[in-house]
Amino acid sequence: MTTSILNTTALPFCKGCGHDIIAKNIAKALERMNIKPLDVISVTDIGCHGIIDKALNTHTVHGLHGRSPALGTGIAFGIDDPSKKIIVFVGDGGATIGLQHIMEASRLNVNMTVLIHNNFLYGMTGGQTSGLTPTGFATTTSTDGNPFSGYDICAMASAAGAAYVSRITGIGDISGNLEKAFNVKGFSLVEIMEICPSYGVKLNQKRKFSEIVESTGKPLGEWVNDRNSFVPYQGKKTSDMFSRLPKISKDFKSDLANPISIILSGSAGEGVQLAAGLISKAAIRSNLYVTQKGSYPVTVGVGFSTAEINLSPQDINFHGIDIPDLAIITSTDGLIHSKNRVERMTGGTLFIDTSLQVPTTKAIVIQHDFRQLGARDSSIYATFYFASKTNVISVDALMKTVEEEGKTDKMLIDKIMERLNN
Ligand SMILES: Cc1ncc(C[n+]2csc(CCOP(=O)(O)OP(=O)(O)O)c2C)c(N)n1
Ligand code: SF4
Repeated sequence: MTTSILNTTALPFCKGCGHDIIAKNIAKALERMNIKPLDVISVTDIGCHGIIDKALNTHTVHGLHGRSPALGTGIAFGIDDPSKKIIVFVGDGGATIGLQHIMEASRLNVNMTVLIHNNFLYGMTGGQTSGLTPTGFATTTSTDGNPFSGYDICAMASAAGAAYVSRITGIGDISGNLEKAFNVKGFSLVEIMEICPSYGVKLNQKRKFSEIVESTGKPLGEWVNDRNSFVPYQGKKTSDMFSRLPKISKDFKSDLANPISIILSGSAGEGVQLAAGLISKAAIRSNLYVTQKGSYPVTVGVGFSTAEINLSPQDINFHGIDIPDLAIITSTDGLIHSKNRVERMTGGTLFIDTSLQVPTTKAIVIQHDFRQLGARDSSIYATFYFASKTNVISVDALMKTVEEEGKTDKMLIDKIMERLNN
């Protein structure tokens, strides 16, 4: 197996590009550290720095612009193996587009190294100003020189908690600087100032690189925080998210021969979603397949609340409901929200509270006072009423669900049953 990090010395960058020096020094540092290519996960993103992928013998992951630090963080969370090196490549454009990802990785002290390829501009798209472009540096979008100063990304990362940060110039042999960063346990970031001959040099012809570096007003150097590296899987461990859900025993039967779509529509705070949950669980209890979806405004405490439920003796391949087979409407909010769909029903059944004006519909209409035990319990009442008038799910299956859930009180159910039996 090859031990070289790069598979070619002819890298894909323009002649004299600072990215070339960085790539070769990354390889030099890793090879000196005896790190095998397949123990390295290189994470790149959009930009000239990212076209290095195909020249690497390491694992490579290529992400959206500015997202390589976020991808690296995700990989670090998942791998949790100190023998693997996660090296994140990002441009100065990407570093500022995805600035928060760098801050988060610093704050958590995620075990990886971010290398900011700071050529002071967006190389790949033609030399535009980035958030790290220094004052006075000419770019294609600020031809007279950038009027603003760039972020001090090293100070920011260090203040956020990065274990190791350094700012260097990408000239000559920088493999020692990179090795130092690769050896850090925790988050390390190296801002490497370099130049893009195709745009940076052309647009700033009379300037020397050293003078441009000085004009940033940002010191070269290193900053250390003595902190423990991020440990994934902190807190309580959950092997799977379903094991904590209570099991539903399938001890009832339903006479339902064909799929049925139901909408239950009422007002926020009137138990619509709770009642829909009871229908769904009673249906599961009755060996039916179920989908359930809730709709309500973002302000969950006011306005309509609608639940859409599909029940079927067979597998359900599509959970959307346009025109329902059965609608249960318990309040004005619910009627306003679902009126259009009820009006388009060409059959089926509409259960509607007696206080409401019945919309024009071809559904069979059953009116009942669902609000007689109070608005808060109207949806639960309507659910029991619907179960008692149809053969979709039994009242017994609903009762069993209520008992096992303990979410709605027994006295209420007794009162509902009393009304339904009279
Ligand atoms: C979110 C997003 N914004 C903009 C672009 C367009 N775009 C592609 S490459 C690029 C510039 C990359 O510059 P930099 O990150 O500094 O890397 P360099 O090319 O200099 O290596 C831009 C703006 C994009 N691909 N995605
Ligand atoms: S355009 Fe600039 S950044 Fe891109 S490869 Fe060429 S020199 Fe490098």
